[in-house]
Amino acid sequence: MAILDILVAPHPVLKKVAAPIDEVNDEIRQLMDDMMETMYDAPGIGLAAPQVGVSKRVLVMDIGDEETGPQPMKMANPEIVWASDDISSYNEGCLSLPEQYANVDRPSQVKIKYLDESNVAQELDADGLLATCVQHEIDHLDGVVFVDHLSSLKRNMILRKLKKWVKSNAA
Ligand code: K1U
Ligand code: ZN
Repeated sequence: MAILDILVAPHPVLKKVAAPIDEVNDEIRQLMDDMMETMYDAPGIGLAAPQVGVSKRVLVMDIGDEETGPQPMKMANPEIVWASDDISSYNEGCLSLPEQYANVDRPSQVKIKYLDESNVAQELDADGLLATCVQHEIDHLDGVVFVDHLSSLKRNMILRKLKKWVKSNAA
């Protein structure tokens, strides 16, 4: 396994719509494993392939905690097939926008269809943090980052702060 570099916004790959996977084969399984290791190392609770420079519809998540233990999830070609009218707000972060946070409103519950690591079609009913996280990761596959859900005033404020962060953290 390998720890991959995580792209920081703005980056053209983070703005692209990622390509669907034909089949979850050994190459995609390797990518999923490397992404999982990269996510745990960051640390984070989710990671989408475009964040590591790969414009493919692949994501990984683990919202497990000390009480539940690890809950790793690997998805290819995830699709939201149903979303609730009910909306929840969560103070989101993003590994591609380090140290930036904002409240984002999203449907509280979603149903997702996807291919698992064995190329088998699965469905997931998600609520709470899992629903927030999977929607955040699917956004990355569509070239959207959480600040795109905010007013232009809030978005520009965060992007200015991020620019300063990048400058002061340059190698
Ligand atoms: O996609 C990403 O950039 C990962 C992102 C996922 C996410 C966080 C919050 C709401 C929605 C989606 C992160 O993992 S940011 C880091 C983070 O939330 C975290 C890090 C360590 C422990 C617990 C959470
Ligand atoms: Zn993100």
